[in-house]
Amino acid sequence: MKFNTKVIHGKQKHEPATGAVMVPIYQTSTYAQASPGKHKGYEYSRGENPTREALENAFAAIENAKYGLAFGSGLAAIDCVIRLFKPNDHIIAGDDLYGGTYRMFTKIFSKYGLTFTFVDMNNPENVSKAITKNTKMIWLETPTNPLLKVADIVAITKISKENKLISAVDNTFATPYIQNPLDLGADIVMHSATKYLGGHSDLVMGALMLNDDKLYEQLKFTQFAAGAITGPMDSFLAIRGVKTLAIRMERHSSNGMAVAQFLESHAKVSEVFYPGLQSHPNYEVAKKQMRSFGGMLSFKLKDNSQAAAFKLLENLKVFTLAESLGGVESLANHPSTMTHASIPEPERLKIGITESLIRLSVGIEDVEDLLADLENVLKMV
Ligand code: P1T
Repeated sequence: MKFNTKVIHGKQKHEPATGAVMVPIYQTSTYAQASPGKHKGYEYSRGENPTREALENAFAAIENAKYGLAFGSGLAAIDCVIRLFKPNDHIIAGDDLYGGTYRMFTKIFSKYGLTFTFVDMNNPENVSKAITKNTKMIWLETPTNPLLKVADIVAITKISKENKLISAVDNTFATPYIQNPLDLGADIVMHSATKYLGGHSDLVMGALMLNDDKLYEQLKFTQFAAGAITGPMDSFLAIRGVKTLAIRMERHSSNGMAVAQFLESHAKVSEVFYPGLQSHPNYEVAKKQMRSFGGMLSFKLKDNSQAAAFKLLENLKVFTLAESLGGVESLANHPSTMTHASIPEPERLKIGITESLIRLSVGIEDVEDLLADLENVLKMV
């Protein structure tokens, strides 16, 4: 099955009792038993729910995975993965990560004795060099949030395998339309399904996809025992969202490229971060592993002041100033005071999250309207 078909039909069944084409919203917490332990495979909805099950199958299908798991948020999905480990275990992660992921690693799990090293994954050698006898996992986000750095998934998962580590890839920015990390050697794929998989800015959800039976048993157990599941209504919305993923991503990618090219040639802009631009330092790796380049990009203004960035953001008309990304509507964000404010300022500046850095989630509107909106605000700074 090819991707456009897979997002609609992959591992999906019509509802057997009525033939309903869309899976019903099984809005129930529990299931009747004929006698204690005698039931139809469903006991309690933290453990299993038919709507969530249909979603988890859809998630598995789009990442070419055997298994899918759905959680109450992207961070809940990451939390489930990190609970595989114990005190003194060491995890290597990229130095440019969603601020909430960095916060979870450094503020929550470091309290429980896990240790983290953050390296620039542009060079896979940096990963090799960071491995210690306690290293258990490599956590990869590519493209990264917010600087769109692209790490070589094949090279890094090869290092992971050679050292018997688990590799996990946060595929939120790219989506399975653009790249399938499991096919490139990763053990686990993670998504903030809040973003492109849901696609309509109307839910908060996380996903894990994987092939390994033993790892799945462990993660499924944590999902049930720690309990960070997603509900039936949100599961239904996400199934509906996934069905249009391919067609949405096509437009996100063409609009993303047009906006990136427009900004790159604009006199008020000093730098544009978009993996589809030949000027991007990881363009060759991006071309190798990504089928297109998506709707996420960041840029810096020549006037590198917070005031200039705020003026631009306050005057946008079609783009909405808001956290999050990946919905049909275009959003703009100021990483240093919004999504990445939890990263200490010296760390932020070291990796390049400066005061004028602006991140765009380019939606699927008519691109002329998006360019006109940007042209208008760039005149003001
Ligand atoms: O927000 P949540 O569904 O919990 O997902 C967390 C998360 C994980 N990974 C990446 C790459 C992300 O971008 C996010 C969430 N990001 C935003 C809310 C944001 O505006 O960047």
